[in-house]
Amino acid sequence: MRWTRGAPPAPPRRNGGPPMTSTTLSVPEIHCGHCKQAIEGAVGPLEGVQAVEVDVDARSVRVDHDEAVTVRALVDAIEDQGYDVPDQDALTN
Ligand SMILES: [Cu+2]
Repeated sequence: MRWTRGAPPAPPRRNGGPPMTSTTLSVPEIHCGHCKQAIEGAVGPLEGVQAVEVDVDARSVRVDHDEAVTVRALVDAIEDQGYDVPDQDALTN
């Protein structure tokens, strides 16, 4: 599901602005719809984030975002909600 709270997401930029990329983070503590809402609510509004989708069954968070958005910023937003992101050492940006 795409992030839909508030204004609809802007269409992907074809020219100008940083290119889009996507990052999938493993968050083992995700276990229910509350977790999904908390994380989507925290990551979705971040500057440069186009869409965020929490997969409760897979315990993962997929984020479509500008390349200007660092994975560190995504991890921080998730950790601020109280969820550990243990695999971040493997991340490359
Ligand atoms: Cu939960």
